[in-house]
Amino acid sequence: MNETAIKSSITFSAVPEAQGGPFVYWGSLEESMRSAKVIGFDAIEIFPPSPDYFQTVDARTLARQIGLEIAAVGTGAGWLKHKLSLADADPQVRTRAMEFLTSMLVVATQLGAPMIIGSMQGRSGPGVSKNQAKEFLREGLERLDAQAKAIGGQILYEPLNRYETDQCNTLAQGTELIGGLSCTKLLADWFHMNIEEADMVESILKAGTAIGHVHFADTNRLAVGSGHLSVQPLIDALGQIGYRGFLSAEVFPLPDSQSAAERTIRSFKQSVRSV
Ligand code: LER
Ligand code: MN
Repeated sequence: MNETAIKSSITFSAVPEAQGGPFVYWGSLEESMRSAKVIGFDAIEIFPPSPDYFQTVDARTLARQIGLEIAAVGTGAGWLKHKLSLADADPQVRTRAMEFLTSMLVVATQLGAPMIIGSMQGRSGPGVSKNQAKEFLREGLERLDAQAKAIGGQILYEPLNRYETDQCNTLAQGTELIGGLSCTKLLADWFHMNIEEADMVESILKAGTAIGHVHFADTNRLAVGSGHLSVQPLIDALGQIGYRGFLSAEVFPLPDSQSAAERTIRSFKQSVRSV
């Protein structure tokens, strides 16, 4: 594998409550990894129900034996399954959200992967103003960033579209939020960016080295190549900023997992030149 190139990754979910969500593989992690490897992916991104999941499956050994990297570990189940968010009005819920994320950071770091904070960033709501929600989020990120620093971990903060959060919707807002943190980078999800960014290329160029991971999805959240996204300018922009991370397909398994994976790798190979 060329360590200096942009690498391909595909998502796997072990969270039944996320059924219908934008994850390509479901079910057995081992079978999913084997399929991803045969199709030609460099890595897999894992969406576990909780940190304990990694006591039930030896993801590290499987990844090593099969020859895949683990691109990232998602934490959306903290919200989806356990209704935990960093911006909850209830301090006890915020504390449990921090405990969930701290444990996930430890296991992700053991797997050599960054931990994603997307849905768990929360949003404003009854008893929490927009400003207060942002303050709670920044406070949580600062503490997690310090923990990441202490254990050699990495955090990816993901701006989401307006229907999922009112914290940060754009890369520019995300860049401001994570300012001064040393182990936290941005996750640029092309599905969300297509909704929120005035100009996706400009946003990538402005965010620059703050970008640590990409969710590789077309406008309709299908495999890249299935919608109307102009892919090449985005890849070229990533080349210009010297991006060397993953393009990880967080898309619906449509028409089925295998087809979505194959379509993704075709688009990846067509658009990613040696940048
Ligand atoms: C998570 O990566 C994400 O993009 C959210 O939309 C939750 O699905
Ligand atoms: Mn995403």
